[in-house]
Amino acid sequence: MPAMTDVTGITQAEQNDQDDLTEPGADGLTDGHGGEHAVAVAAAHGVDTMFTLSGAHVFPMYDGAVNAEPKMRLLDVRHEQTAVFAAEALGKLTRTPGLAVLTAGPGVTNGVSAISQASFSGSPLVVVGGRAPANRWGMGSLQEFDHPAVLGPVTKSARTVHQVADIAAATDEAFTLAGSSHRGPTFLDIPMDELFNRAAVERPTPAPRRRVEPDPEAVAEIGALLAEARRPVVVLGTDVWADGAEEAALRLVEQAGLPAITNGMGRGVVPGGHPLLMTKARGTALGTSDLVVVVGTPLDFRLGYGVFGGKDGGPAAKVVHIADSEGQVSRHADLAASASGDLTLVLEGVLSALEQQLRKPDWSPWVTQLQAGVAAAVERDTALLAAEADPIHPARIYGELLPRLADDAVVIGDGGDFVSFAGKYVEPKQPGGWLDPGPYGCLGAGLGAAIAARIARPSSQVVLLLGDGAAGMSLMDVDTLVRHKLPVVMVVGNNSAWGLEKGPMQMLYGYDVVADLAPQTRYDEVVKALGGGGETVTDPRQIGAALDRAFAADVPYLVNVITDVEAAYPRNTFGV
Ligand SMILES: Cc1ncc(C[n+]2csc(CCOP(=O)(O)OP(=O)(O)O)c2C)c(N)n1
Ligand SMILES: [Mg+2]
Repeated sequence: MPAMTDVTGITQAEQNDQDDLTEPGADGLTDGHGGEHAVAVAAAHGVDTMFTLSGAHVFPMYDGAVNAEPKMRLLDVRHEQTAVFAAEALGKLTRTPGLAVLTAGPGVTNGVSAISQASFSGSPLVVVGGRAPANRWGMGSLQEFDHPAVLGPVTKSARTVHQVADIAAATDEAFTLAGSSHRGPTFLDIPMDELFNRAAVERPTPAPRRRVEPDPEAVAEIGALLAEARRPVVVLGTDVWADGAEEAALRLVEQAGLPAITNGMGRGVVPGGHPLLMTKARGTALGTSDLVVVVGTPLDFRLGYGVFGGKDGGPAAKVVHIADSEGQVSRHADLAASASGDLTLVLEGVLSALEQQLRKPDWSPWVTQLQAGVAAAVERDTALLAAEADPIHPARIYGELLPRLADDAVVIGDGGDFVSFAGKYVEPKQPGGWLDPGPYGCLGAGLGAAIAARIARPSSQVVLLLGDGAAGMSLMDVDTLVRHKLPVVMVVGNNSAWGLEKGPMQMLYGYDVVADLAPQTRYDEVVKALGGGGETVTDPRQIGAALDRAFAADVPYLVNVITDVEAAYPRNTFGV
């Protein structure tokens, strides 16, 4: 490739001569081109897969993956947003930062929504971008774009690595930062000439994880507040899982007898069906509690901005916020107490502070009341889950899916109302098996998340729940699932509409526009055309058998369920 040789100044013969120098020399330095250094450091941080879509600016990253020992898997997708969504989801599932490599300019900008989602969700993610060559900067070479200026606001750090000799250290920093509390995406771009260049450098070894000790007084205060409370509730969110505190959280709940609600990746920390899991009685729990302790999730619109209690004119609840890092503790909520640090240490500390209190709280009447609320909700749900309605009520899909889900299933939601129903009905039995878009709410994450889930959990069921609108944003990446032999089960709740927008627009204006999709589109045929399998279901009694065929298939399989557009999710907030 003559143009490439022009840019880098390295001939192929020179590269070949140097390619066997991959071990550190006596001086501790390892020779390699920029891509080899970046890949070696990523691998040292636990990365075994690079998500990407081809572009010459990042060829050395591929060469680094191919020549690595062992090779790094190259997972090439059909749209850069899928690469980033996949890397983000892999980071969430494995709790090791995922890696996406995007070519310069449009490759990077196509990834911006997914990077923003990772930022909002605190997902560990490293994105390496190509960049127009430094030796032509300002002259108008192809895709010459200064990415960090765009990525800065949605990353923990976004920087250009200007010298090949700095790539290893910069990559190491990017991974350490992405993986430390509060987790999130980091970005670096590398000018093409420097990425192709070679240098002998010291490749850093990843630093051990730092556990930040919480302030013992703050922890003791939370224990005292709990001991005084009569109707406490703990809310467990995504960072409980991300910070590895799921066992400490369950211990606190069980040993204290504390009613719990879960959200995001906190789902499953208290397993579905557990007597202290009160998510189904959430309205009563949060509305009549006198102390809500929120752990590992922001006090945002999903939690009424941190205002609890007050139901039926009752008193407001005291609020405690526990976060994985100081910057995450709410600034807007009126807090009775707060603590930050390693969440296992905080939760263990709160439990022992509670145990040291002289007054032992008796929460059993409150627990019994909430359990009755859960039982009533389960009873109410039963009818809808078994609905015989024609057209199909979306809840019936969950009625068929739930008994078929194994405890270790990974369930992914990408859509509007259809996924809200999933949130209501699916209660995971284990943590780390639920992926939703989080507070950024970006449609289109589904296929990337499914790719990641299949890689992270090779022997688990992977179920991707798609609204028909959301499906249109990433379905072409079924091609990626097929090429890489990654069978997953996709279920489309096909109401021929952007349902979550159609209902509210009707409510506000009495009419709706731009909310309808073509009726009964055959998304299953799209998947078949791409090499997978699928079928359309219009009879509620056929859903179960279709799901069985989907789980038995050894290719990606889409069950396209035609649902009732009138069966909107009963919501009382638009998220603002
Ligand atoms: C990238 C993006 N664009 C637009 C929206 C706004 N939005 C939120 S939900 C929704 C409708 C989703 O429709 P569908 O996936 O078919 O699910 P349904 O609500 O019909 O079940 C839209 C358009 C969004 N959240 N993300
Ligand atoms: Mg829809």
